[in-house]
Amino acid sequence: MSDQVFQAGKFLSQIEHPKDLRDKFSVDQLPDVADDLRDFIIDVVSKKGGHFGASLGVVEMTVALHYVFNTPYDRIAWDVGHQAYGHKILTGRRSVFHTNRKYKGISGFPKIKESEYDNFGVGHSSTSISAALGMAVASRSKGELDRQHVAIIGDGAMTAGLAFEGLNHAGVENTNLLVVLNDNCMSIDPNVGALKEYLTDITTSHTYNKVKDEVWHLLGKMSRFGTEARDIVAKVENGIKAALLQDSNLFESLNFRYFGPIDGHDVVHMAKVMEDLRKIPGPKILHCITKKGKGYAPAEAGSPTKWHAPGIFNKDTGEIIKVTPNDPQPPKYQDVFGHTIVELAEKNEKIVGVTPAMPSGSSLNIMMKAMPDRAFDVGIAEQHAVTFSAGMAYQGLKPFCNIYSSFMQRAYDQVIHDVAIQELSVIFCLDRAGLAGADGPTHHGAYDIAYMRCIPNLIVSAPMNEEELRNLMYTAQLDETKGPFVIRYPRGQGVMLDWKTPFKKIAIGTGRKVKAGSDIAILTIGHIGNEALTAAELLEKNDCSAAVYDMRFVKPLDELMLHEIFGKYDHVITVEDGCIQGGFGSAVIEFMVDNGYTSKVVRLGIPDRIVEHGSQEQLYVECEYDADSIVREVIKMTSSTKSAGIAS
Ligand SMILES: Cc1ncc(C[n+]2csc(CCOP(=O)(O)OP(=O)(O)O)c2C)c(N)n1
Repeated sequence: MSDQVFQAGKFLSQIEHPKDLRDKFSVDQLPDVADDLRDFIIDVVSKKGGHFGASLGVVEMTVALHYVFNTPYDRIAWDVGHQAYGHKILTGRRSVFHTNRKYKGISGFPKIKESEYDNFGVGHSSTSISAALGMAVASRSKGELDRQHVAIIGDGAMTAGLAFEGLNHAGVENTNLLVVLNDNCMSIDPNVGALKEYLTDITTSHTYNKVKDEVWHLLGKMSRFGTEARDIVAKVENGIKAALLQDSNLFESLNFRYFGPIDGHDVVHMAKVMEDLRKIPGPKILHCITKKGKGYAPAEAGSPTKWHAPGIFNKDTGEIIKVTPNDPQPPKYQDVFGHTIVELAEKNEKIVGVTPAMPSGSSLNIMMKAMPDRAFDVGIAEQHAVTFSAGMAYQGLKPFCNIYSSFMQRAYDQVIHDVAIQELSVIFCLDRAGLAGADGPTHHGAYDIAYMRCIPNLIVSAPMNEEELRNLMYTAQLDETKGPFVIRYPRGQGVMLDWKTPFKKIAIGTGRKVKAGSDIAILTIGHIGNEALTAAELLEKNDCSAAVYDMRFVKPLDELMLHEIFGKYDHVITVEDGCIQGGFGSAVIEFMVDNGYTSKVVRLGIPDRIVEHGSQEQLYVECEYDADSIVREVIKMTSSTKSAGIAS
């Protein structure tokens, strides 16, 4: 990690903790603080990478929140958390902010263990309202009636069912809860759905806004005359809102007091409004209009999706610096998915594509562009994505429902209840399966093999390369293939340059021997098999002959192949980019025991602990299933048994 020093500006350099912000600066100085904070984020992220546009969009909101609320006594729950860089910098982590998302550095998301100011760990979206409400109810029950609780949630995250579950409950709990709606019209890709249109409606209704401003003004004046006067004004305000804007009751009908929309980049105004809201008891929502990438011209002018997490860039020119190797590179698995689904859909009119808010991340955007009527971005709504796919499958369509492995955790019941029990032919493509890298534990796709393979009727598979991904996708959409079909693949590139090979059906539940060997068998599932292959090739030079099997299916397992393997080898290693507990290796051991074999088996994979962030390569090494670790394990296994006189 470089020791590069990042210099904070005149105002920011005086702030180690929010108390400094509150003690040293007047409201009128907040714009200067915000400017410094923005510059600091731009400086560090341009050189170190990370999420970008979202944090720039909430600079003013962050400053106002820490200025008005007595953090950390007052509680702040950020939603998703990729926008909390300013919060980290203002809360004691400025000097280590350059280690953000790096191996052993600070996390890219709020995390309880990292700071007392991070009141709730995040990474997945739409948890903030429920979490803040839980804290608020707990405070109330402890008699801490002065403690405030704030949830900051984006318009994208607001589309999830969980957010509405939180709102629905919060509306009947009289707690000190403020929901700040950070509305920038963007998820990672443009936000979608009717709620987005509703929010735009409120924002653009001029009559409503004019009257609302006047009422707000009056409210401010009347509040000086006590709560009764304020209540009267509030009632009048609600009545006006309801009359002027037919739909204005969405939040109010859930018993929230709705305020806004206000300019989320006017830090002084925001601080004043928040100060007012702090004094109003009960659930409140403050609707703030912001812009992703605010204050950095190239990001404001360019695509917010591109500037979501642009990587390293030249902050003076806005040029994104891509280190492109000279040699041609294999494609990313997600792109193989994106191109292949279009290719298949051109031949099979039953195919449709579904993504919950990840068109770019999953590359379903390729299909959305080519076949807009057959590809659906349903918003951040994994549960809905699965059940919606189930409905389409019932009607005879072949949905490819593409969900990141870790986000699929949200929709587990839907997979069982709506798809597996009913034996519906939904094809689940689980992207980012395995260790996901710098996003860390919230995003590692660690558990899907274990949580999918226990469900009856599911086929669970993983390709070792691009060609296998294509062929699994091809096999899954054939009419003769019945029932739900899971295909998991990792973040990043595959291994084949010429990947657009003709489609071939893969017999369900069959593996393949990738390399012959006599001393030991290495059984693998998915892309990580390439590490095993590299290991076997290295071992060959050391006079150790390791066979490598790409099992392709976790369920059903290739039993014929396993009988052959356990009949032949006393030493077996399983390798998977997934949790060891209950995963692929466990499935192999279950087979072994059930069939009376007694080989020595070592399972390599993600250990039974939370693995933090770092590059995928660093994490494979840490978890000891990179090629070198596999070599070491093979040597340990074969040499120890040889010396113990039980040679294979
Ligand atoms: C459950 C879940 N699904 C998908 C994602 C991926 N994701 C991360 S940020 C994001 C967009 C969030 O949009 P919004 O809430 O509006 O926040 P903004 O980026 O605008 O700050 C998405 C879809 C996630 N983090 N969690």
